[in-house]
Amino acid sequence: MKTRAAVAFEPKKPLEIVELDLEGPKAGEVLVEIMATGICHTDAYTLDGLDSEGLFPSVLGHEGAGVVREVGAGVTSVAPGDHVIPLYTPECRACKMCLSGKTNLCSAIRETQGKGLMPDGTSRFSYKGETIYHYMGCSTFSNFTVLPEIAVAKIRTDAPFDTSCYIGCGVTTGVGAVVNTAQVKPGDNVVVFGLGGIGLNVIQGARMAGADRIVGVDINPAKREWGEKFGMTDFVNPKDTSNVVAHLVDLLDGGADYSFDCTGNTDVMRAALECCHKGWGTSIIIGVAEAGKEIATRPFQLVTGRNWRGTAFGGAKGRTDVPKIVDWYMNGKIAIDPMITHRLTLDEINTGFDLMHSGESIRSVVVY
Ligand code: NAD
Ligand code: AHE
Ligand code: ZN
Repeated sequence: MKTRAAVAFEPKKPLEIVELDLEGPKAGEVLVEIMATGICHTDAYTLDGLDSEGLFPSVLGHEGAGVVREVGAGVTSVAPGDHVIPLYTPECRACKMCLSGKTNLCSAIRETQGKGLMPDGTSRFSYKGETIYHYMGCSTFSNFTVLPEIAVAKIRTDAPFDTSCYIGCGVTTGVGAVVNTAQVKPGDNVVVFGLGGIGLNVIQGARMAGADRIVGVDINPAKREWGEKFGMTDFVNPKDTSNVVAHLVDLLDGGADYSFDCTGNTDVMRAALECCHKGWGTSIIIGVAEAGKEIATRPFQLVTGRNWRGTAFGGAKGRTDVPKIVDWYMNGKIAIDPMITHRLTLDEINTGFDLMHSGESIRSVVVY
């Protein structure tokens, strides 16, 4: 079949809207009509050539929601008409990682996913006979995409596509980092670096968990108002202080119980670790750093009891947890609607990247 898609033909170039050829689902795969997709900073990072796994030409996008239109042989867990959210972290429920009970990082298809291919080692997308690569196993910047059955979460049919797509990455990543990875408890003090599409969800997760002080840190002063909407109690602009770590340690009587990097900047990651409370503070890296970057701190920071951790997709097991997060949204336990600042057509998708880079958007969503 044919599908309209925004294709990343080359790094650092605008996406091009073209009609691609799409092969139907093979055994264990499903064809999904994507109804809406968010634009996450990770898409921009890959498009900018900063991803060591980045492949071109490819169909980016990993934050979608849609409807199953066809299933391949042997598919039992979803059927045509089901509403689904694609999962860049699948859940096979059979691999060592899934069975460990210790991680959400399913290993069943990670190798081919990182090569922009379906589990059988081939792509379903092509353009004028040339292979176009998949991205993060999702490729939601295409109106139709093919996904492994283990990489879709079935969700309730009354959830709007143009908001619940955000649960495919940003919401789950931010809220999940708090409740699954950090396991913030009532009364804990939290610091969040980077108040964008991920950081604001960390803030609302911390509020939901009953955190006491929720300190937001951002170089964009406009983010103060955004943080306050979702539960931030204090705002710090690093440009207004000579030593942001000392300032935070002083503000929180010794430092944060939990801090979160939502910037992808390795210097910020260091500050996030070092603003943690001596003896127990834990810093969680969410941000994705560009290829070649490394983190550093004095080992003494860890010797004296601070902990450095990371999280992908908020530690959520997609097929199990995503439908529950959709329920949280539909029941009003978490907010999504105010964070969707822009709705665009597929033809306007490059504007979504511009709005992200200028700091004007929280989330832009392409509605097909
Ligand atoms: P975004 O562009 O919406 O937000 C980034 C925010 O960080 C902006 O508000 C910006 O002003 C702020 N910022 C930039 N530099 C800063 C600095 N030096 N100090 C303080 N604030 C600074 O991006 P997003 O979509 O929220 O994504 C944030 C990061 O999380 C990205 O690196 C993205 O790739 C990553 N991410 C990781 C996961 C995961 O599973 N680990 C999932 C989604 C996104
Ligand atoms: N490809 C990059 C790593 C990118 C990365 O860490 N991605 C996160 C999700 S970001 C979503 O917006 C992730 O899921 N990581 C775990 C994994 O298995 O990729 C690189 O450095 O090569
Ligand atoms: Zn993302």
